[in-house]
Amino acid sequence: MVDMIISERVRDAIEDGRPVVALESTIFSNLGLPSPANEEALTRTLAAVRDGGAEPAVTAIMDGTVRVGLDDRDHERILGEASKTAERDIPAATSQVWSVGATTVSASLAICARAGISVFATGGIGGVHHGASETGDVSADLGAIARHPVLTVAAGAKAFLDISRTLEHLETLSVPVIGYRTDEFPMFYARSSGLPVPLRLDTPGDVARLLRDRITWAAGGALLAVPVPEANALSSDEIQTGMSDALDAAKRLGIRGAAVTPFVLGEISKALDGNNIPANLALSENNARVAAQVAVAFAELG
Ligand code: PSU
Ligand code: MN
Repeated sequence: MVDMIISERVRDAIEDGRPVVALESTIFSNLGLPSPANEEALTRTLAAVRDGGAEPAVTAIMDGTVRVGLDDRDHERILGEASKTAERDIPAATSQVWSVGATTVSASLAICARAGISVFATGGIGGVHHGASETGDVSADLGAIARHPVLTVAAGAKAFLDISRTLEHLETLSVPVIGYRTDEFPMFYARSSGLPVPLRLDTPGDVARLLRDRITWAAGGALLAVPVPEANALSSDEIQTGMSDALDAAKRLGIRGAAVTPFVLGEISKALDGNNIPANLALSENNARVAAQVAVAFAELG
């Protein structure tokens, strides 16, 4: 049996119908951001959820147990060595008693659905990789966003993915894709990919009503795409730095499956020499704040 422990604070909030924002743990582990930026990301993201009026609930697998809402000691543990845990890995992580399983977007959404949490914030989602017609590499994040009745708040998807095909795939999966105060799908460190979003909404209340109707109609999720704050955005030239080298290296070294994304992220970070960190921190914090505002509006709908 899969054990799930929801912290008292998060459980109380869910039971009282107060706003909760779930967070994944891969971005805060050694797989997502280098130390000490990962700790700063966690601290600022948690504070942004609270400032926005919601209770933060980090998801993780700890000592083989699914956890929702962590205390400071648990937070410390996810900052270190962790095993990447996508939705399909949850039964492996629980039955094999993994020490620290860092949840991806797909695993977090599956956990949210079980726990009864409707709003989830991350940095960027996985998507369709360049060359996917050969490799078949399409992130499980996309199917999970479609299947679980949860809003994912993200700064779009990274430039190393095929953004155009990612948007087509989300359409095929019937996922509502919403630009938050933007007409263009954002590209993580950059404010725009140049591709239009099918729908733009400008207020937390509008997003909350769409989420309510999506969940009651189809019991599936939606994607809210929020551009990185202007002050910390990188230009599209800057984000090209190192990208084709990283993709070539992954191909040459025969990196496959779950290892692809952490490898490419690491190579790009090295090539950018830390210049991406302020953008990464700002977008994680901003997504958390927007997610909290939507969660507040969603709770007000009752
Ligand atoms: N994109 C990022 N940073 C990340 C990830 C994606 O810019 O840390 C992580 C997230 O946890 C996401 C996962 O859910 O990678 C997707 O992995 P894959 O491409 O293997 O599906
Ligand atoms: Mn993949």
